[in-house]
Amino acid sequence: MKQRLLFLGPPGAGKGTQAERLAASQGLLHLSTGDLLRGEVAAATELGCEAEAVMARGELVSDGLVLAIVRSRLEGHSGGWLLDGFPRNLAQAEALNSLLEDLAQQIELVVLMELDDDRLIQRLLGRGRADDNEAVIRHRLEVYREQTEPLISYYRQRQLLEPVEASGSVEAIAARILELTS
Ligand code: B4P
Repeated sequence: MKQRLLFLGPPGAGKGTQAERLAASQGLLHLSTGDLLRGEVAAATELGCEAEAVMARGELVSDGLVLAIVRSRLEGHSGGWLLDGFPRNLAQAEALNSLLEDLAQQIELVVLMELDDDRLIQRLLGRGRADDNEAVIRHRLEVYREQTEPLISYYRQRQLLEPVEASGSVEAIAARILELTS
C-alpha cells in the first residue's frame, strides 16, 4: 500500500470525501489545507482572519500561510500521509518538493479526481458551505484552471499521476482509488 499520497482535482470533485475515508481505513495522516484553514477561521486566529475574506472570494490563500500549516504538520510525523487540496499551484508544489527533501520523503502517488463542471457545480450547491454560492463556485473553477491544472502535467512528467473518474457512488469511487494505492 502506498503511504504518501496527494489528491488533486477541481473543487467539488470529492477530494475531501474520499481522502477522509482512505486515510481512516489505511491509518494515514489526512491533511486537508481547506479544513485546516476553516479551523483557523473558526478559531479567529491571526492566520484565520487573513484567510477568511480570501476563501469567501474563492481565491487561493497565500502560499506562505498554507506552507507554514503543512510544514508544521509533516515535521515530526513519521508515518504515511495524504495531502488533500495541497499543493494548489506550482509554487506550492516546488515548496513541497523542498520540504520533502528536507524530511527525506517522497510522494508515491498523485490521484487526479476528474468530473465535469455541471456535476461539480451541482455537488457544491448541494453542500452549501459559506463559499458555495454559484458566483464564487464559478470563480473557484477559473482559479483551478489557471493555477492548479498545470500540476497535472507537472506530476504526469514525474510519472506519479493516476486519473480517477470521480462520478458514481462514494463507494464505487473509493474502490477505484483503493485499487491504485494497493
Ligand atoms: P477545499 O476545502 O479543498 O474544498 P473543495 O476543493 O471545494 O472540495 P472537495 O473536492 O474536497 O469536495 P468534497 O469532498 O467536499 O478548498 C476550499 C478553499 O480553501 C479554497 O477555495 C481556497 O480558498 C482554500 N484553500 C484550500 N487549500 C488551499 C491551498 N493549498 N492553497 C491556497 N488556498 C487553499 O465534496 C463536495 C460535495 O460533493 C460534498 O457535498 C460531498 O458530500 C459531495 N460528494 C462527494 N462525493 C460525491 C459523490 N460520489 N456523489 C455525489 N456527491 C458527492
